[in-house]
Order: sequence, then C-alpha cells, then structure tokens
Amino acid sequence: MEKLIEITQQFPKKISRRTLLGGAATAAVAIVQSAQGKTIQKGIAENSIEDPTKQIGTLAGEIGTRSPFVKSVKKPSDISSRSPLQDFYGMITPSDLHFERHHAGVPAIDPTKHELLIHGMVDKPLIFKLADLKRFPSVSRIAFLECSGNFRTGKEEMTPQEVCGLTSQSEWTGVKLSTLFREVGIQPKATWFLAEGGDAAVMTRSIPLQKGWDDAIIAYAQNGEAIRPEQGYPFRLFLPGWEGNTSVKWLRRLEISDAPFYTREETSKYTEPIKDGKFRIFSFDIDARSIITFPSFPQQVEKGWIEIRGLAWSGRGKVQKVEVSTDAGKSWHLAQLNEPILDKAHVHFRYLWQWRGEETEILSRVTDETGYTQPTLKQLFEARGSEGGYHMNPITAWQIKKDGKVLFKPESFR
Ligand SMILES: Nc1nc2c(c(=O)[nH]1)N[C@H]1C(S)=C(S)[C@@H](COP(=O)(O)O)O[C@H]1N2
Ligand SMILES: [Mo]
Repeated sequence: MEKLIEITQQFPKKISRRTLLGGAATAAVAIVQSAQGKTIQKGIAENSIEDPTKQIGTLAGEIGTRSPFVKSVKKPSDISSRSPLQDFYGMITPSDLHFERHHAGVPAIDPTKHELLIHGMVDKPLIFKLADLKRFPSVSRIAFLECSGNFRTGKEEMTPQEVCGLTSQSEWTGVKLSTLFREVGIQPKATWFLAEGGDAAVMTRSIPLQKGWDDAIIAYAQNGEAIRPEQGYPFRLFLPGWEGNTSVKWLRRLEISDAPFYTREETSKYTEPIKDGKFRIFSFDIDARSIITFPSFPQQVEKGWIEIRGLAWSGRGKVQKVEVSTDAGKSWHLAQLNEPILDKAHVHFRYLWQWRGEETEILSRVTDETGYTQPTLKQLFEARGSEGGYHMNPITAWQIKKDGKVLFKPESFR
C-alpha cells in the first residue's frame, strides 16, 4: 500500500479525491494479480478500453510481458518450432521467439554439474564448467542461426514463418573457441574436432579445426541474458554462418582429431543430393537467401504506396545487395538495406512500391559479398537433380491478387 500512495501523490491536483480512490482500487487489484503473469495481462487489456490517464496502471513487476494486443508466437511441430519472421522489426529475434530444433527434446541441465571436456590431440586435456568459461575474455557477436532444412512449400496459404521460419538472429556472448584451444594446446597434426551435445540425442558433428580457430564461440549468453534452455543452456557451440546443426547445443565434449568422425548426423542426414546419384557431405556454409516478409500471406494490401519489407542474409559474409521485382521477375530494382549490415547476419531490406491494383507477383533476391546470387527453385532442382533436401534457398514469390489478397507461390520458378 505504501508504494501506491507514493504514486497517487504524483497525480495533478485537479483530479478529485473520488477519482484517486477509484484509481487506487483498480491498481490494488492489479497488485494482487501481479503474482500470476496471465491474469495481469488480461487486466491490462480490460483497463485499456478505459481512459488510461484516469487510473493507475499496473505497478512495476519482476519480469516484462508482451502487450496483450501482440500475438507473436512460434509455430511448433513435434521436432521444431518456427520464428514468426513476418512480425520482426529490426535485426534481433526476441529470445523467446528464436526458432527451436531439437532431436530429443530440451534437457534440464544443472550448470553446476554440467562439464565440457576437451581432449584428443591436445597437450593437456581439460574440463570446463560454466563458471570456468566465464573467467576467460568474453566476446559478443550478432549473427543469424539457420537450420539447413529450412524450406517448406506445397500450398498457397503459407506464411513466411511456415516457409522459412527456421532462422533467427541473436547477439551471442561467450568465449572464443580459439581461447580454449590455446588453453589445452592443440597438437600440430590435428585437423578436425568432434562436438558432442549432452541431450538425449547426444548429437555429434565433425568440424574442421580451422573453423574453431576462425570464429567459433562457446556461447553462454543470448541477447544479454543467460542462453535459454531451448538454445543450449548452459552453453552451446556457435558457428557463425554454418548450418544450424553444427552449432551443437548443451555442449559437453570436444574431441580433437586428424580426421572427420562420419557421425550419423553427417552421413544418414545433413547431406544433399547432387547430380548422378551423388551426395555432397559437410556442406557447412549457409547460402545467401532473402524473403519478403511484408506483404505476405495472410495479409491483404490496399492500392497505393506499399513499403515492401524483408530479410536477407548470407553465411559467407555480408549482404551486398537485395533486388526486388514487382512484375513477377521481369524487372528488378535495388532495395534499401537498413544499417547495420553485419557479417553473417540478417539484414532488413525495404522497397517502396506503388500498387495500382493489378494482379502480379513480388519477389526478392540477394547477392552477397562473394558475388553469389540467390538462385531460383528451378536452378536448384537442376543443380541438385532432385526435389527438396537440405540447403534450399530459392527466390520466394508472393502473389498479389486483384482484391489485394497475398498468397505464397509454391512453385516460384523464375
Ligand atoms: N545437442 C544438440 N544440438 C543441436 C541440436 C540437437 O538436437 N541437439 N539440433 C541442431 C539443429 S538441427 C539446429 S538447426 C540447431 C537449432 O538451434 P536452436 O534450437 O537454438 O534454434 O541446433 C543444433 N544443435
Ligand atoms: Mo537443423
């Protein structure tokens, strides 16, 4: 009650005593409710129809909540849940909307018990706990993480989240793997390492040693807070620009070696068909990709000026340019890129377009700093000799119908 009086005293003098009492009563209800997150949200929604200047709002709480008017959620299936790309502003994915992909669920790990062992071709095998990792110099980096199986098609009623919601972007904080490599002393003949997770899948991947020296991070934080259980608490391997599967979560072991291990994840899975019945293995880089997130299904547009918006990224470096077509791929125009344009990071692009009510298709294509341009689905099928598979990054089209309805174009062959 003490806090409440403090706040009511800040009201302008002209408010009558009666209004003050009414306000105090409503706020008091809010305090009682504040113990349960959901009730409090309902309270805010109800209060908002009244004049918010005439009653005290909900008091400060322990943890922030999203506005009850915002309905942004992940789209879960049994094995993954997808980020709502169409809802994103700026470049960071809120941690609770980061996509999830786990092969055997999210383990409940006590950080005081969890250990990371680094052994194999090293001078001094060592075990690190979370507290040990935090004693080393820390680094932070904003970069995307994308699952190489991030492609869905098949019907017109699909949102960006459904088409390619297995990509998200965070600021990752942790210790450089190269720092730990120096600590254990990598032997000169070593060329690969195995990364193993401490989940029920005990997921393992072989990684070329060079990536460990280049830019690999053992990440224990995400967007300024401890990494979430879904993302690998207490820490994960994070390999910028590489297929999500290699960023092993709940990391518990790194074995340094002079050859790859050919684990299940790199033989029976995570390989793609190329022509003549051959498959490519160890396809680590995420190829450049873009997608228009506005307008997209299930939105409806009106005639006039529309700012087309979307996301573009490349696992090989910076986005160099994004082009947008509003006439089904006949002509292309440069889109604006929103700063900052970071290495191996999602970039927001936008393009102002005047829609006059004609039926058309809108598309985007990205070129990265290596000169690589996002291919069409047809080009991908020609190169791979088969439909689907991993590392599908085709140009994506949205159909604009005469009435302004926006639909996904499943066969964006252009
Ligand atoms: N230990 C472990 N690490 C894992 C996985 C897993 O199932 N177990 N899934 C991988 C896959 S396939 C992807 S795409 C990314 C997903 O990371 P996220 O759930 O943080 O988005 O984690 C990878 N690391
Ligand atoms: Mo994945």
